Amino acid sequence: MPRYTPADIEPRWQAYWEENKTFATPETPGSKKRYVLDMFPYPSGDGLHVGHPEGYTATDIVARYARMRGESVLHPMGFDAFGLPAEEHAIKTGEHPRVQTQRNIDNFTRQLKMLGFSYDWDRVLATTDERYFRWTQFIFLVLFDTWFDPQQQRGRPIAELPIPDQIRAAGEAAVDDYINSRRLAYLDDALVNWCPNLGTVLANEEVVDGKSDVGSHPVKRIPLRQWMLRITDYAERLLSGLDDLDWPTGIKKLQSDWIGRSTGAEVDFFVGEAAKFEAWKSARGKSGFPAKASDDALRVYTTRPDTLYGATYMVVSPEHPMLDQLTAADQSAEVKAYCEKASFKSDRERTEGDREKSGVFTGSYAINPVNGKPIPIWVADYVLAGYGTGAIMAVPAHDERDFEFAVQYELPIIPVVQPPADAENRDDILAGKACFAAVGNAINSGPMDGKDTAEVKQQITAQLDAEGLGNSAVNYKLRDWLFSRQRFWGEPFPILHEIDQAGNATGRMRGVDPSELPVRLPELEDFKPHGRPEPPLAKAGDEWLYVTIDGKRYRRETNTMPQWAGSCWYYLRYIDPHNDSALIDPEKEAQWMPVDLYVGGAEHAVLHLLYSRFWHKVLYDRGHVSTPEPFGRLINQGMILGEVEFTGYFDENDQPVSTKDVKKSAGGGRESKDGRKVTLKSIADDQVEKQGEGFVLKSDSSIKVESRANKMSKSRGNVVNPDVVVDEYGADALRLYEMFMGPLEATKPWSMAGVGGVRSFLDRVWRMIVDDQQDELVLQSALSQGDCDDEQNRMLHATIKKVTEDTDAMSFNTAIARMMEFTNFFTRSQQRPIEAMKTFLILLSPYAPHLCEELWKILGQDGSIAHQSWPQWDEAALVQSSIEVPVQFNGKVKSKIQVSPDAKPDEMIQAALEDAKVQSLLEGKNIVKKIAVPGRLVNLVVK
Ligand code: ANZ
Repeated sequence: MPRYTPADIEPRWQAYWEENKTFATPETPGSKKRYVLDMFPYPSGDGLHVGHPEGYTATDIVARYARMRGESVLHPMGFDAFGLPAEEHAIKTGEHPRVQTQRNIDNFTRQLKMLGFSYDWDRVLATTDERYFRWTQFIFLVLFDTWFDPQQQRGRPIAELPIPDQIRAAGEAAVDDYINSRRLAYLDDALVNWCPNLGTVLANEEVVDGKSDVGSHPVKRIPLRQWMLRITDYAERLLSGLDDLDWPTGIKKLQSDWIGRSTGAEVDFFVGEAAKFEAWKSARGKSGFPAKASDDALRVYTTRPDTLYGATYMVVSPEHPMLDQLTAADQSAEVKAYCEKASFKSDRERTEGDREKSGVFTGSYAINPVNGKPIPIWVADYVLAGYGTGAIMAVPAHDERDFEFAVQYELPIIPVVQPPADAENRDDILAGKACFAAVGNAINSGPMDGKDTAEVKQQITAQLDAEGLGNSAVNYKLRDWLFSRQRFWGEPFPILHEIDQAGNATGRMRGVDPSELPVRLPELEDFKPHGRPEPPLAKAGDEWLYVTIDGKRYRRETNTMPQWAGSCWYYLRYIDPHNDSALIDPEKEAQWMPVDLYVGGAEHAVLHLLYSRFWHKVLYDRGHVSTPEPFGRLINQGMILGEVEFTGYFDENDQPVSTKDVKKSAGGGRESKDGRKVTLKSIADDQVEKQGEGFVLKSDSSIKVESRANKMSKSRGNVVNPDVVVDEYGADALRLYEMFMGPLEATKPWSMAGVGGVRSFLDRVWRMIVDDQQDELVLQSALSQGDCDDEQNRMLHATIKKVTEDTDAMSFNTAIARMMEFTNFFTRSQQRPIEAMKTFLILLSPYAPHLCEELWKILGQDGSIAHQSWPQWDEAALVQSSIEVPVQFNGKVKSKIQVSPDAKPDEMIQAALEDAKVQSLLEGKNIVKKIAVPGRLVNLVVK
């Protein structure tokens, strides 16, 4: 027993905490609350990864520390449990996804408890719980019931939507359509990945390079009626809201780039007969610029209206609604074939800079509004349907993409912005042989010549506005959120589609009454896709699928929500997890929100954080929450890489080959300079030794090897399983190691030897208090009831100060380093005051809670150490009253004296001269010079 045995100690304390509800959240928070949140995990079949406990330990330390500081802490955990893998497993085995999901949740729960995290387990939730997703569905109904008022810049109840008179006059169906077109949740045709061979719609992550991940079949993008969420209405608020958040600047930048605000103009280009252009233009002068583009004009969005005189052709996206109208009969076959091909490409493939441009002439022309010149209209996939207006004016002289395209198809290139005199390829630019994307003075632009870009932009936009041909416009890269999935294992939509006697959809729909929620998933016999581009829920039985209300028949929506849905609001539910009458009690919400600290991986920088901010803002507008933003402070933990691996070159006979002797072979691959084929192999680290800055083979030190740390992945076989680490070293060692590896935000390689090192520290802490040479549990004889001496007191208080400040700053590695120093110091002391030991255990307890609980008890203390108050340091104790400095004669140390640490040179020399040893040595000698370096030494030059 006297040895430190985590396998015995840790489960015992975990059971104690659970039984005593040590970490229960206070029902009402006191004067200071702290909501400490982890990004909840997806419970995969692989169990926890060592990357998970990194963030979880960090928040656990903060939560335990805050409790000891007297704060009210909410520190919950849950599971993001819908998702593809469980569904794929169900398709393969026929086992319900619920069964596999529950198994994985159980395993995750076991592992999280094994690590001693101080979660309030009474609040645990899974997004797949009916009592949870009932409220996810409720929030969807809130989105369905909300429209965004652009004047007030906020979401309002759909009942308050003003209906224009002409719509009202057109009848009930028109009003209905109008309302549906304004909801934050609306139906639209969106492109899905349809794989005819597999007979199923695929999620983006199931498509790799345009082929299905399984079986590598072609994937076609086809339009399907889908739910969209109007996140774009909130673009401005999502952008400006970032200002007040204590988030890493990198993440804020990613979010603002994703929102992608740009300013420019919308411009209409006449597409009728050239002879009718003037008449059209003057009519526009009277009517003004219409809110929606008319059939006789092609509307573009441009950030450079100043380059209008240089627009030499136009491009519409393959999906542009006017494409049919614009395509001349003799071009029709070619245009069709082109669009069909484009439908197989993702937006990313279409816009990647290094891809060759392609396109087809439609056969029609548009008139450039500033000079009346006709320019050809092309269709090309580098223009995307979903951005701006889905059509552009191409200015090849000043836009790289247009330039490349114009060169390829020999379209005219007219420079309209003059490059500066010292521009590198100025002559080429002016000759239309190079592209110039920057700003300058206008040329070839009629009345605008000589003016600078900003001025031309402003004047051309004003002129277009006056003539009814254009308008200034703001655009966002952000797209509306495609919110439906053709999947089984997700939240069903609480929406009913009306059907007529014949069973056909009338186009009208209604939300399920909130009192009828949740809409449960139907029981399915098997989960295999049914071969149509339709969601699997369409396979449900009629009793699930059809509903009659007030004599009207409805068919349920059969899409399900994406995995993002459940993670959009889970942080709210933790505050009031058992509430069956509201998604959250407003009083509790006001007490706990916002989240004070949110820790998770940087991979969620954009989508999860943007989506949940969006939902939060809608809930805020509709009065369900009281704060405009959900997460005050955000921290991203760094990635943990695999162990550093060594690699070197070996020939066919497994003989090592020096890097110097390796070259690229003509047939690809590598070979030695004398022609042997060589391969790069990994080398076990016991075959390697350090030489200088690098590493060499032990067997042949002339051969250098390379070392690198790679991402942990199954295929590399370098994944570290926390179960194995806990088994060998204990949970406290794993926790402490993950915090000691380096700064929380840094990327760091795993090292089992490092875990061993931290474990030795914990062993030392144990031995500082327990005499492990005995058979019985006996305290170290050095422990004393007495007080610390001055030096011990200084060490103790300096440690309290450093650990407090570092824990506050989440600089856990430096706090641990300090506690190691403390332990080294006190294990050397013959007298170890128990009070100092107790204080130290409190400091260490958020980091290594099991060990500290055990030693606390061994020192005879009652209850959990988690309930102790955090110690205060005494500034006075930190001041050192005297320090020892050497006294030298001609540079050789002859004696040592005690002086105050801030003694002046004169005082130091005085003290040296008063020292008995110095006085006796000085006999018969003359002092030539006296030198004192404050805090360091005294040197006497003697003869
Ligand atoms: C003419 C022009 C001239 C443009 C010039 C740029 C430079 P950002 O800044 O990212 O918002 N564009 C507009 N809609 C597009 C679409 N659907 N697909 C692809 N490209 C599109 O980009 C706005 C610019 O991207 C617009 O300004 C337009 O090209 C192009 F010297 O218009 B520009």
